[in-house]
Amino acid sequence: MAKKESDETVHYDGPSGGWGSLRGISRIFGKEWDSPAALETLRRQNKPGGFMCVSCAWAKPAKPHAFEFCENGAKATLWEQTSHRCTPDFFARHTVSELREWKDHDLEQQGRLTHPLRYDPDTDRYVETSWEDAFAAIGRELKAIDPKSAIFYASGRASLETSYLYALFARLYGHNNLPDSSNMCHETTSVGLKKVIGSPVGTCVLSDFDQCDAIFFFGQNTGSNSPRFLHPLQRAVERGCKIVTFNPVREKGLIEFVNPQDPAQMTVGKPTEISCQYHQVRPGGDIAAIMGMCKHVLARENRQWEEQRHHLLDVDFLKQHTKDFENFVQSVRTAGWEEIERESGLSRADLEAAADVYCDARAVIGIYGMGVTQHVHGSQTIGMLVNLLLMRGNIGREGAGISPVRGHSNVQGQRTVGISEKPELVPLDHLAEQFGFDPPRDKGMNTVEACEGILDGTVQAFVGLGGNFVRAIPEREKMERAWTGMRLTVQIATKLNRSHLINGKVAYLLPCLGRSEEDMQESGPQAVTMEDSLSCIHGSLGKRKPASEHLLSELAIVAGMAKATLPQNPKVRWDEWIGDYAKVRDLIEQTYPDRFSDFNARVFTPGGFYRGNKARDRIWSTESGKAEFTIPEKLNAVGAEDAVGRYRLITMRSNDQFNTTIYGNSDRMRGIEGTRDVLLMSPAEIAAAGLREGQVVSLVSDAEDGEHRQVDGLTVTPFDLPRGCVGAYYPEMNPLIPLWYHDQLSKTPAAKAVPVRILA
Ligand SMILES: Nc1nc2c(c(=O)[nH]1)N[C@H]1C(S)=C(S)[C@@H](COP(=O)(O)OP(=O)(O)OC[C@H]3O[C@@H](n4cnc5c(=O)[nH]c(N)nc54)[C@H](O)[C@@H]3O)O[C@H]1N2
Ligand SMILES: Nc1nc2c(c(=O)[nH]1)N[C@H]1C(S)=C(S)[C@@H](COP(=O)(O)OP(=O)(O)OC[C@H]3O[C@@H](n4cnc5c(=O)[nH]c(N)nc54)[C@H](O)[C@@H]3O)O[C@H]1N2
Ligand SMILES: [Mo]
Repeated sequence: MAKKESDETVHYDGPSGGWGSLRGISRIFGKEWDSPAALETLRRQNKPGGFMCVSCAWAKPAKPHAFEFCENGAKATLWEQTSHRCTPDFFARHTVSELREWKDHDLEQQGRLTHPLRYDPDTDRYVETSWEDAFAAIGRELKAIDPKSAIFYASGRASLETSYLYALFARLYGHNNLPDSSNMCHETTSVGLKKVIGSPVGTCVLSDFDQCDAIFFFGQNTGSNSPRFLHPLQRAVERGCKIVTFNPVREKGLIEFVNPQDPAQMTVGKPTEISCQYHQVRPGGDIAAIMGMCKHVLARENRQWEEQRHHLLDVDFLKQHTKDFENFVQSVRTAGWEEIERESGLSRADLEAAADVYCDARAVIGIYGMGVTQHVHGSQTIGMLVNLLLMRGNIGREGAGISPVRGHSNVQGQRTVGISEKPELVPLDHLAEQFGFDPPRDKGMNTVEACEGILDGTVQAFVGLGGNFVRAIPEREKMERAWTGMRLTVQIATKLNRSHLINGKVAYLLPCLGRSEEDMQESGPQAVTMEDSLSCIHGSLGKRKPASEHLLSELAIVAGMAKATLPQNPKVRWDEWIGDYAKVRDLIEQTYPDRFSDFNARVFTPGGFYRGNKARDRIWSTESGKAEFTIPEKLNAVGAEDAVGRYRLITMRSNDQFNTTIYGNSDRMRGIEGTRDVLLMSPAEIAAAGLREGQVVSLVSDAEDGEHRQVDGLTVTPFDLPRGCVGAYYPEMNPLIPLWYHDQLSKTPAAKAVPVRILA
């Protein structure tokens, strides 16, 4: 099954899922994985009354499997439940400067943080402190600065209750600087999809996957990043649904799948073929690919009308619900096949075959992920995908729609309850009345703007509710240097990471409970809630004994900081809210009565409760009140022109990581084992560049902005990729991404076609 290619890399040819995924878990966790306590916790994962996975945001069905988790969900949970502890003792032994030399994996491997810590600049060490002292000091610092110079970042995991209070804290204090990980992820969707259909989130629900006839996949790696989604896909294929994939990389999970929950398939082992067509589009070439498909759809419409006097297009829908269709048709006619083939890297015949699947399907779903959103013109690709779907009325009916697959388990929900730098997305008048204050109305900073502010010295304080900001953002070297210029940095976390080692002058590291752990407060054990990718809200109840008796819940930490910072306000009752999270859900319901009516009664609805989406009902909250056709400015989504020696770098996630959390060095489904320091290139490109397999090279930025950016020590590794592009891992490659290289509309960093050169 595995054939040895070189000393460091092994190619794995098995399907995704199957026995490999079980071995993947036990290899990392060994004995911990087998313990009754771990199994008991996993059994409760993603179940009504249980706790919601800390890994991805994929939907949790109403009728779950006995074990409703995947390889990566299990890894994420077990990683949180490790028996290792990162105590004050550990910090007494290691200075922060020393720890800065450690690898990401080794930092997190130290285990769960156990005590609140203060950075002591004299000894360059973290030292134990008390919660009271930490809150008091943070309050003092925040009171001393202009609120508009503070950033409150959130990394997509914290519950709706915590997120709501975090955003409220920011606004009571006086700013809208609430970037979250979404700014590096699906902000392109929040802005780009909103622009064209009026909804910042997808329109599909789980049952649509039981009714669609075709699914088009653009740049989303289901097998690694949302593996539970493979189950509905497998069912869809088995009932005859066609899946067509566009991805420069032949990702295993989209090729074939063995269901580890299915004993028959596990023993007989015949995998389900997932994609009936797999198109290795050039990075950023999706606009051209979809343009080619649209050309063929129009050609077939003409033919069908001529021959049968019967439309292929949904002309009633187009007339009643859309704007600018005629202009769009004009632009499709003008686009030439030669340019389409060049920009997409795909042949006309292939694109026509893909378009035939589209035309022959009654109901079609469009799926996409970071391969679409992380481009300079990513929002135009989203517009183009919407164009394709609108042509046959594939938005706003059963079995059809657009479905961006979200990342972090509550990233979508955080936006729903007010974590947003865009004040127009938040019911500020409501908040003003509810809490008797005057909320700030000016636009806050998103991730890129926060980075700019840190670079130019206008940002003085950074609070991180989870995440690993310094590691996740572009332009790492410059950002790390500027970071220490801040007055205050506070990180709320479960495990040690690099962001905790680059500190402001005053710095605190505050350890919190994990989601699977019991959260005991005055009124008893507390449940929290999150929203999945398909807009369903789920309750989550942790039962495990906390990793340390000194941990606080994220909600209590946010409230503790807020209390120490803000003046008394009779309508703002932090202690009461810490004591009973149901009261916070009441507040959320008051602020968002439509989405959250009867919130407390519905927390444990099996499968979650759907918060609704107007676009699904064909009510378009766009500027024109219609679904809008858009014409792309160019046929590729890339921000740099092609040039001799310039490659488009795709920054990739392995199967053995969750963002900046690196579990190990096995990218099983891509067959890369033992190291992450690789440069993936097609054998033809390796030869054309005069390189050889196994050679160690550097990558340098080719963004033509005069900045030198470089990453060394990458081993040239043959890999099936289209021409003109190379692949390497995120976050290791982030020093190569210029801060200004981002989606034009949303400022999402363009991590999927970074212009680079190879230095041999
Ligand atoms: N195991 C695991 N699960 C995760 C995560 C993790 O790191 N590990 N991260 C979580 C988070 S926060 C997120 S946002 C999601 C991310 O999940 P995805 O959206 O799947 O993100 P990526 O893996 O970064 O890239 C997706 C795919 O895009 C392809 N691609 C690259 N460029 C292009 C292009 O120009 N066009 C097309 N069509 N495809 C392209 C890549 O080959 C890759 O297969 O996963 C979540 N789940
Ligand atoms: N080049 C490149 N850059 C990228 C991407 C890419 O594809 N390519 N992807 C982007 C995307 S999609 C995203 S979402 C961002 C991710 O950016 P972040 O969300 O900031 O990063 P994570 O790696 O998910 O954060 C991991 C840390 O979260 C903390 N943590 C874990 N669980 C909890 C918890 O329950 N509570 C708290 N408080 N802390 C916890 C741990 O300390 C852990 O070290 O990166 C972005 N950056
Ligand atoms: Mo993400």
